Amino acid sequence: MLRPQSTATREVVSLDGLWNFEVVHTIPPTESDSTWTRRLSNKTQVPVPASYNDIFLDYDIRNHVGWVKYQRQVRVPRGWQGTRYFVRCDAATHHGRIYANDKLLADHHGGYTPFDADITDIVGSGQEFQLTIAVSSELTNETIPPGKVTSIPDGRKKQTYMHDFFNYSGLSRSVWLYSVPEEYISDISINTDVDWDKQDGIIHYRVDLAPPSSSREMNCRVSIRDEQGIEVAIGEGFENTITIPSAHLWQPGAAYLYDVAIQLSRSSDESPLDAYQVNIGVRTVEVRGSQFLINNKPFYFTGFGKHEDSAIRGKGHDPAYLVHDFQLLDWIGANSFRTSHYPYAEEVLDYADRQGIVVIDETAAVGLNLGVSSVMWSISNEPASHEEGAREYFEPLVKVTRKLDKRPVCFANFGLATSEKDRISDMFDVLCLNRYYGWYEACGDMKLAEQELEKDLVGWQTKYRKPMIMTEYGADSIAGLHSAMLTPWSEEFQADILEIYHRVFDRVECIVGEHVWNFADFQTSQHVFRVDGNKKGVFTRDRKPKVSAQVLRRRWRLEGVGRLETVKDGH
Ligand code: GCB
Repeated sequence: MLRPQSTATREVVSLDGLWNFEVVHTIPPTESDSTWTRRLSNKTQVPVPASYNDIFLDYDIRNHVGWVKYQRQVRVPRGWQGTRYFVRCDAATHHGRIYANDKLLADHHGGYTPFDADITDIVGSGQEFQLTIAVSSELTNETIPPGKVTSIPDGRKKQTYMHDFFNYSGLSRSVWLYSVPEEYISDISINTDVDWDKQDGIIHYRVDLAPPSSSREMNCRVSIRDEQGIEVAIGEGFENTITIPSAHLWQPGAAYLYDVAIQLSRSSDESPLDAYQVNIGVRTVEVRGSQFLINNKPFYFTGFGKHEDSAIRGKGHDPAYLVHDFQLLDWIGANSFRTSHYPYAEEVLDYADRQGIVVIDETAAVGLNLGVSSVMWSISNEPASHEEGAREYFEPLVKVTRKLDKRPVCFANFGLATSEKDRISDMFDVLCLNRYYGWYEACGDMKLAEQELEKDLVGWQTKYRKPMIMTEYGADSIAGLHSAMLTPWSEEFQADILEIYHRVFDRVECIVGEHVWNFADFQTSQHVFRVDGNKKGVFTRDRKPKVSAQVLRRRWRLEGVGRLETVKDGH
């Protein structure tokens, strides 16, 4: 699904801002029951994009289990006659429904992927309509992520879940109204390769149309321009391969993006029908033996597991946090991050593409975006890969992922599924390990932690000889709590733990990356073991560095671990 774009043939209107809001306490019997779309008062309003939970001070709204409604009036621009137009929701966490006036037009499961509704036949151009988006926060054993809803004696519902980040809900990403021509480009797939002898970039592309049969009377022209705006290559047809002579490669830390303009025209008179534009980087990704190669050179990941999380807006996308977080990644010398534990807003991937930051995209929703910065798909975090049935569950998922895209595939393994007990790692390209020696295990016994960690890693290395990334390691620390005596929760304790891991990484040959858990402190469900959230951040929730940030900055930025020129054979 392509993002809305303003081009010569398409228009976009942002629907972000304040929307009327209501918490639904009694669920209407059917999805199309007119009480779903009853006009809401404008006394209670919420911002879009933002999770609604922390906007109010009310416990019952913050912890509401079930549906809420967002509503506003929208006018379709007058000039959109003769086009098709849609309402697009970038994310509704976790189940969303779009209603135009009283018609239910879209029903989408999955809280971190976009969906849209064609409203062309419901509202005429120039007309106003009432847009209602209903969003449910419920997690059950049929949702991803899973959860459980129980009822307590006073009739309220309680949501429990297995992950520790707060179950923020609502419209956490933008909502759009956009138009496309009657016959339009509905999808674009692009793969890049490099002819290493000639240093040429090879672009394989495919353009899909809607309605699907319309391609016969149309031409498709693809033009590639470099960063100076100079056309460097062109392609004809809906599927083809284009060569960019002596291509400028997209490199970690040194992004370079080509502009790909796709133009549809009518075969008879060459009149323009549709236009869409994407930016692409030319680069290769490959796993060879125990190395992870980007552009044929060994790459060593340095960075973090992150979250979309900040005060008040919850998981609401915020461009100020986006840019500031990337500033901090640069300051600390990180070259990559994992979109733990869900696909992030597409704006984040676009920005990573422009900044040369490498991404491990933790999602099963392949095809969501064209991001070049994503070098690998992580299809799960900490599944019970040591239990019976794990292989049967994951085998088809790995197959589907490989069918959809050629990038390497991994999952994040947890401590209980040891190298002896795990049943699925042979199917993956890279071994990603989450470990908490010195914190959840052997807490404070730094010597034992170091020994256990090394034994664990060497076990995986001996068995598989595949590239290994430590996708989570770290410890909680309360900013401002200091101690020279190895006191858990102090800033120094967290910094010491990181140093143990780094010593071990430098001794284990197959380790090709280190992602600290977590970039910043983040909110969790209310819990006696979590003091106002998870404090494993190297930065506080408002992005102030803790002592551990200096450890990482020294290693990554000053000693240069992970910098391209320092990663030769091993690191
Ligand atoms: C993990 C999870 C992560 C948690 C972390 C922790 O293994 O993958 O979501 O936040 O542990 O801090 O316990």
